[in-house]
Amino acid sequence: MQSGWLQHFGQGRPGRGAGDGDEAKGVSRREFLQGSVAAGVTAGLAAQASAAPAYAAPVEQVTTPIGPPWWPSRWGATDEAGASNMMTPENVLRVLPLIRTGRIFELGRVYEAAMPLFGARVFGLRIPGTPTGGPLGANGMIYHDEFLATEIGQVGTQFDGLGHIGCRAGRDGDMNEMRFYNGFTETEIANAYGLQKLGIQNCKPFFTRGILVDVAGAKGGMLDKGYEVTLADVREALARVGTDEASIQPGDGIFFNTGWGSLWMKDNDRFNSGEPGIGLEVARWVVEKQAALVGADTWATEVVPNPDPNLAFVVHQELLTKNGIYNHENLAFDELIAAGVYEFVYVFAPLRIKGATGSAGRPIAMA
Ligand code: UVW
Repeated sequence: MQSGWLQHFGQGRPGRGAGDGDEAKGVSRREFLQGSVAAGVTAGLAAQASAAPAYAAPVEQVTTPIGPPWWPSRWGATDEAGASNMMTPENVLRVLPLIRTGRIFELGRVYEAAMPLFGARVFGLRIPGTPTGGPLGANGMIYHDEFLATEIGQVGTQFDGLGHIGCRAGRDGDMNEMRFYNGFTETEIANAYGLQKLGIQNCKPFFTRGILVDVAGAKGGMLDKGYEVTLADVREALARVGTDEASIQPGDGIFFNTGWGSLWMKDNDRFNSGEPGIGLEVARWVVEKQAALVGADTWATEVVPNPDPNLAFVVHQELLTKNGIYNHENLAFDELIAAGVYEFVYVFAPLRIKGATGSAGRPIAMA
């Protein structure tokens, strides 16, 4: 459970400890945002109103809490695939020579009920019947199925899709001004049976160069929660293992090791209580480098709590919402680090679950 920082944003976990009391106080995330992050937009709208043109400004001209409108995307106004568009045949051929030994490294965690979960998310696996069915035929065939109740794209090792994170860019509750990647609105996206736009099925399979930025290695151990990884830290970590920053190409994946993953299933409460990670400085560098995705050994990749107490998951917005850059969370880099591998081919094909916000799965590194 994410106790301290989550309470700050009114996203407690009713009845499960972390958020007890929040509901009673009537503090919701929406109200928090109304009161702080969105203040700039409200002020902007008010200023616009007082300038009093005789017509309503199109929403595209209004700034948002995260800057000017970010749409249409560089891949066109109808694009739903974002940076996975960089997964071209040319990109595959570019990165193929990185596979020199044929070694395969696991980057993902095992999915199990005891893993740390964000907020009120659940992971419940049941085998209906023991066995589920049979016997069939004279050969006595019996079988097992499983029934899984979970937020399938947002638990354990999770690949955030472009429909996962957006920004309330206008008045509270106005679904036409809740904006996602490429400017898609909540009105266009929302549906109880799956996202109508930006579902994870639109994401193309990844086969690209991965660069591991071992910040924990460079700093001599696990970073603490609330520690923002700076660009100077990134450069120090790259230099330590001989990776030339100038070698980073459009389409690469950039992965951050903070050491926080060592708490996985050892101290879930601490793991969930916050985390070290990148902030806007490094996120903007990632955008500048035109990376296709980022990833980390933490549940958000970004620093939590953000050193600016008014900001919540702003790196998610900078990357996913504004730039279509994917984010792979709760990865494990132990095998790579043990083998001294900091450059590899990252391979991951998100599950094509129509309308899902992200994907579980088994990412691998090849070297
Ligand atoms: C949220 O869902 C807020 O974060 P994450 O993508 O880290 O699970």
